[in-house]
Amino acid sequence: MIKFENKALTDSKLILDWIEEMADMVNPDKIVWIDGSEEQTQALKDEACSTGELEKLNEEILPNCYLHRTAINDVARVEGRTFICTRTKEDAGNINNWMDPKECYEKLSKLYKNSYKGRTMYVIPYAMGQVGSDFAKYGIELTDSIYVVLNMLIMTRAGAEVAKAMGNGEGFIKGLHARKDIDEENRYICHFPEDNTIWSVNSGYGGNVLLGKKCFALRIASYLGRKEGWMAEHMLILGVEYPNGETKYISAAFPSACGKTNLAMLIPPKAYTEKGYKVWCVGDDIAWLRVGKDGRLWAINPENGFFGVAPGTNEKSNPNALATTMRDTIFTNVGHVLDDNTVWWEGLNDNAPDNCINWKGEKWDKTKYDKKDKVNTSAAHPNSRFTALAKNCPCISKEFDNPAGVPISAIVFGGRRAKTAPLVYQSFNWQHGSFVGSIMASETTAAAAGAVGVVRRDPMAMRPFVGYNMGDYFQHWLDMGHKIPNAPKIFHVNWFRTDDEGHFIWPGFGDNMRVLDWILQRCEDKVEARETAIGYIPYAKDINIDGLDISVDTIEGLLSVDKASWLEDVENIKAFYAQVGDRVPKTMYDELKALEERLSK
Ligand code: GTP
Ligand code: SPV
Ligand code: MN
Repeated sequence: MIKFENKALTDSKLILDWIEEMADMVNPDKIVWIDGSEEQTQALKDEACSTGELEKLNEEILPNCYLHRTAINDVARVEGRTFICTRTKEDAGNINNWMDPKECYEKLSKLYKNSYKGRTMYVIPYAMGQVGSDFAKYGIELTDSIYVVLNMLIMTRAGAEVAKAMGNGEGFIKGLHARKDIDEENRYICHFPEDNTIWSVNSGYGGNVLLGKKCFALRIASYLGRKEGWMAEHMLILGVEYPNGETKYISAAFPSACGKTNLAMLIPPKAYTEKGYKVWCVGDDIAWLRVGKDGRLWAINPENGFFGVAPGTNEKSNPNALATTMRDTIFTNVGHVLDDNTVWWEGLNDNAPDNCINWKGEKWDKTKYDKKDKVNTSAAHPNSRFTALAKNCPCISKEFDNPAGVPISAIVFGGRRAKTAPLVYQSFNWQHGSFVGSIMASETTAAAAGAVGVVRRDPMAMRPFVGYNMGDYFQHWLDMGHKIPNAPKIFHVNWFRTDDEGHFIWPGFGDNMRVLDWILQRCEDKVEARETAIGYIPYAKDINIDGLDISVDTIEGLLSVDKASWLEDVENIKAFYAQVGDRVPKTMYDELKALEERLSK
């Protein structure tokens, strides 16, 4: 019989047998159930501070906030070491790394063997979605990291209440995490969608180890969504409240570090706030979407907090995010300001601190900062993050906790493109919109290990997160269109077009409201648009530039479609579709051909 340090939070044989099996393999000194109580949470924080895993920050300025530094070789998701282990390779597809499940279990079992020796196993029962709701799904993460426990307590609904809601545990997602030696060569993030299982080893960084997030709520959930007729997407959810009090909801998929958190919490420009417009945040990273009884698409945010990019977050760009991080927050890999025991990151303000420890744990020399080598010269790592509670966000939507979710009027895709993609365009219909999502491209960012700034195709911002064959995922999007009588309209945006000197032309951030305004007007047939080869484009005069130091000509430029570069893109898309392989739906090829024909006219 398995022995716990505290009272087991379930009597489910399914769950207890699995914990015993995992414990037999990893061999912990102790096993502790995470109940979510304030006492236990505080005790864990104190313990982590005593070992140096966390540092307590200034209680007056940043109450209940902590700093953590990951290992230097462990600062981002590792897509090259992330695997989808379906029985057949075809079901994982060419875009995912694949390993035979049996082989993977064997390989990782060897790595896990006795890896908890001298350590404690924490058992975290957690929910994605509102506990007890139709939308909610449950998981248990086993981990040897207090940092993971404390992050999961922010990012998910976790603890005794969840264990109770799990009942006999049927269908729960089994997550095993071991920090082991943080050895890059033996780091694996493996998913077994056919077994509801996630195994992660040799990392301590967010997306690799907070198993409720990308591993469960996107990779496993996307697999379940296809089977069960719903969607799990890398999308923010926001509500635009009109002066008359009515609120319309938008979900938007941008690749990692391309502006979801910022858009989700935007504060509209004065031209809008003066009239009474407000924006409310429902979620900043993940949306689960289902068809409602009314035939509309309804979305929930399955998370409970934000794991947001720190650099660039400031009083001007995203005051709501900044306010959210002022309490109850864990900062990861930011600079540590010694004079007042606070934190600093590039883009927070112009007062780069003299007396600062960088993300590597070394004394930081601000005079050596070099834009071309940010990783080695910054105070904060470019992918440094804050883990903060959604309920601490000043603009959190009153629907955040609504188990039914919110009805979506518009779906927006977007990427980081210096050229080619215009500021905004609208697809012709759901099918074409799904195609527009499938051909998305974006410059890579620091959120994943590897080169930064390289354009790659990133369909629906889900390239790293689809838990099955990308071709089947395209088909699922097309199929969903037939199941949603009142489907959202689908758009594409790009905040990142640059001029010849490489400066962003569009001001972005709060001013993105001006584009959301056009999008919602289109949803209500309140504004005309120009039909082009790629979709409907705004007339420049219809983008509200009131209070903006930008000319209609500049807007015209931002909305221009350069056929030659689009035709180049078409060739690139053909190559990408070929790479995805023979499960790309014929419909997508038809759309591609039609696009090429329209561009060649
Ligand atoms: P993940 O959490 O990795 O999924 O990222 P995210 O999509 O939530 O990205 P986030 O909002 O954190 O933005 C990442 C970076 O993009 C930050 O450095 C922002 O300052 C920058 N950014 C966000 N919105 C805009 C914008 O409208 N214009 C410009 N130029 N930069 C932006
Ligand atoms: C992303 O990379 O898209 C993130 C951060 O949101 S992580 O949780 O690390 O995946
Ligand atoms: Mn993300």
